[in-house]
Amino acid sequence: MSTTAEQLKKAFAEKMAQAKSLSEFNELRVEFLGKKGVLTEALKGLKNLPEEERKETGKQLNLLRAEMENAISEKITACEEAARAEALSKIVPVDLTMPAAEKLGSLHPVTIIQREIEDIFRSMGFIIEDGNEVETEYNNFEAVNIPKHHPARDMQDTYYLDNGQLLKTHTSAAQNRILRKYGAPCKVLFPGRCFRNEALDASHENTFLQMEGMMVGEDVSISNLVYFMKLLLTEVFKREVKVRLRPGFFPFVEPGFELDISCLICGGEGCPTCKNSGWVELLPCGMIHPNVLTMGGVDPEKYTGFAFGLGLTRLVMMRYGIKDIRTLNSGNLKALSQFGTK
Ligand code: FA5
Repeated sequence: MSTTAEQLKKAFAEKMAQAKSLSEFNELRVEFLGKKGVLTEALKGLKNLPEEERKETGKQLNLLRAEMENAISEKITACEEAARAEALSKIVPVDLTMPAAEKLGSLHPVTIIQREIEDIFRSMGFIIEDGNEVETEYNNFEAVNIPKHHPARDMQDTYYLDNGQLLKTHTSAAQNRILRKYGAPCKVLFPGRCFRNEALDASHENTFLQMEGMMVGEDVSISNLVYFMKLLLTEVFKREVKVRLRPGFFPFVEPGFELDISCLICGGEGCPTCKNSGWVELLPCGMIHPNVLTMGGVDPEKYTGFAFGLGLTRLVMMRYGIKDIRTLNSGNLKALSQFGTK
């Protein structure tokens, strides 16, 4: 072997024996094989050697370059594997099939009751539907027999969008779409968030939930309506609750009723929740107006139907004895998490 090749081989072997870390091996690669590395320089100097010596030394230096490259690459790969193994050894293994160790969250009280009522109605053959939160003025008002300039619109002031649509004021806004979708006969329950520009107090929020039910068929009567509403209240309260039915006006039902429940916060004595009346308005209802059926594509000569618009948020207040409706939208976990998970 030529003296140059021999010296380089020896120097490289010594430095390799001392190097330990990834960065040291990378430095060695630069020192010997880099653009200005010692071996590269030796290769460049070949041109100054006599012909017969140049050939042999060139061959030896090229072989040496391959050996160095392999030796450094092997060491670098070993360093990288060791680093990866060390990092992996620090990861705490996670068993995704284990039950959560942390405390689970809880369902919002409105969700708990909403699911309970949906289960009751589903078991009686009702379809559960979803309504939109942003609605057309037509669906929210005209399609439920509240034409423009009708005084009933004043009761449901809401938030209008620039495109003329609005945040729905009641779940009845979905009646037309549902009648058109299912036709007659049909039994549908459709809960939803409603919005009103209201003066807020213990029983009025600007954002609250209603749950609407509709049954349309050939012989549907007020008896069916009363039966379903009684059943709903008995199932939710699991005890006898005092109710009163009084005439109520809604342009989309004829006749229309208001079903009030004796205030369960004060036992009917009078409190801020019931505005000292002893009663809470909970379940307005009635027989669907023929105009609404017609607009929904259902023949009012052949079919009749009932509809109710349960104030779901208020029902939850009565069920759990929550005095102020604002608690339910407060995001106060201390108050809201005590109703249990489900
Ligand atoms: C309506 O919204 C009718 N669409 C209900 C209806 C449906 C009648 C089908 C007949 C047939 P009303 O505006 O009364 O009706 O509201 C219904 C219920 O929603 C009320 O009884 C009350 O429990 C609840 N509610 C109304 N406004 C608010 C509010 N600002 N905050 C909380 N709950 C409210």
